[in-house]
Amino acid sequence: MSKPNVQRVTGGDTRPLVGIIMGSTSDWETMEHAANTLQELGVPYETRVVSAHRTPDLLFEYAASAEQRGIEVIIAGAGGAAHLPGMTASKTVLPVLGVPVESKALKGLDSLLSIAQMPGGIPVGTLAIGKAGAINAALLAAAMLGNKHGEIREALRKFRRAQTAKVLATPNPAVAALKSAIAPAENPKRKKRA
Ligand code: RP5
Repeated sequence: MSKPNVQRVTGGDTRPLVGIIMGSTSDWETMEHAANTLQELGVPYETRVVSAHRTPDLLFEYAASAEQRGIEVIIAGAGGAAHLPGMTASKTVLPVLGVPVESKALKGLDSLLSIAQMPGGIPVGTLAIGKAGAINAALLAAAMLGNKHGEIREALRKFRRAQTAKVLATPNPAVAALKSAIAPAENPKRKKRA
C-alpha cells in the first residue's frame, strides 16, 4: 500500500492518530475543517481520498491496516450514496466517525441517511451535515483520544474554555452593534456626520 499523506502536527515524532478519509477530492472543502480542528488541538492526523465506489480495494486495504499503523480513530466523509464510513467500519474495530458531505441534489440528506442508517452490529458515529459535522468529528475524535492521551484531553479543555470566553465576551449583539454605531472613530469605514 502506498504511503498516505501524513501531516505531522505535534512537535514530537508522532505517528498519526486520526485518519481522515473522504470519497473524493471534492469533499476536501468540507473535510479540511476536520483537519484544521485537529491541527488546532495538536492531534497528529493523515488525510487521504479513499472512495468506496471508485477505489473499493484501497478502501478495504486502508481500513484493514489502519489499526496496525497506529491509527486510533477514523473520520470518514462522503456525499450522496455515502458508503465510505459504513464500509470502513465493517473492516475495522476502530471507532469510525461519519461526516455527511452536502450533496448538490439533496443538500446532504442522502449522505446523512446513508451514513446514519447502519444495521445493528456495525456502528458509525454520525455527525451533522457539512462543516459543523467535520469540526465536531474532529472534536469527538479528540475526546475519544483524550481518554488515553492526556495532552489531547487538555488541548480539548483549552479549546472549550476559549470558545466559552469568546461567547461571554459578546453577551449582547445589539449592544455590540450600538457601541460600534456611536463610536465612529473606532470604525474607520463609518463616515462622520457634518
Ligand atoms: C462521493 O460522491 C464523494 O464522497 C462525493 O461527496 C460525491 C461526489 O464525488 P465527485 O463526483 O465530486 O468526485 O463518493
